[in-house]
Amino acid sequence: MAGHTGMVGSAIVRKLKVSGFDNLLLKSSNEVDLRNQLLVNELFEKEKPEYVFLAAAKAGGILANREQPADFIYDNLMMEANIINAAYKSGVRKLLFLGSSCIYPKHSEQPIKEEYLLSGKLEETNQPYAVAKIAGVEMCQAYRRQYGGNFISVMPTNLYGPNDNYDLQTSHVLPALLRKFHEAKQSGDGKVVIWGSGKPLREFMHVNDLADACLFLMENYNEGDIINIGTGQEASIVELANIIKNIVGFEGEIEMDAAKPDGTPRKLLDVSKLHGLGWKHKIALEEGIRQVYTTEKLFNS
Ligand code: GFB
Repeated sequence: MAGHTGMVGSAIVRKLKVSGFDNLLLKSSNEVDLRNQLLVNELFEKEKPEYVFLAAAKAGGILANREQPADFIYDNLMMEANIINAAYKSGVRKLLFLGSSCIYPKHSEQPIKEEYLLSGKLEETNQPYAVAKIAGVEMCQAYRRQYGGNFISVMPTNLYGPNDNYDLQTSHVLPALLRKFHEAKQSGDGKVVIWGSGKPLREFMHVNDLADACLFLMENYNEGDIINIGTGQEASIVELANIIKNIVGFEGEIEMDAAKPDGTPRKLLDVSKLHGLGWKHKIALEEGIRQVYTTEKLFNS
């Protein structure tokens, strides 16, 4: 498991443990810097993992992507290149690489089918991150073609859940709004400011569903073609803000900050391929947000 301390990696670890897997290889970035090729090669040669979930990534919301483009492309490229190559060299039986729905064109036809990859220009705010993730997909496919490695790539939609990032500068919209509404309610503020026009549409999935899908695909999917993981349902940012406002119980106003970027106007994955294999998400958006709000330490101390 690469990336077990992050939101995605920790959810996959929880899922593997409840499914009875107990021989997990978990190394934090303090122990092994996955951007370092020598260290990654040594780790794979010594430990000889059989199955790899590549969830290690530098990820963040729209502003973090815009403000740290070098870190987003460098960290992600290095980690992917090192791990995929080491997995091949050390004889890993199967590797699952986690991409992102932002690899698809900014103005893609909707809902987004897997074959729309590389059919148009990317969204500028996260292009370095998207290019790194596309490189990861290409690597998995190239190593499959040239060396026969069973490397698969999955494209998750926007995620939320336990272990999310709540830093208002670098987080994604859902955790940011939970925090903003919670703090406004606590301090008695009359308004909450949300970024952009509020019109963009996004699809949100609880990370426990994502982890469930990853294990399902690790066990049941062996193709080189990428596969989307999402709910197939979308909400505008204003709709999301209102859902969160109600869950938190905030009674003030919502104000837009038009100086902040909207990002891609719409990003809804076509999940018919995944549904066709027999997997469907279980956690509805409101239920999932309520679960996070009632269990996250930040809101309950
Ligand atoms: O979640 P988010 O940061 O990323 O923003 P993306 C989604 C939308 O929510 C944008 C708006 O239109 C934001 O302007 N928004 C409103 C806010 N209020 C806020 C707020 O307080 N914080 C944040 N963060 N947004 C990311 C990519 O794009 O999605 C990554 O940058 C990655 O590369 C990730 O793919 C899944 O959905 O726009």
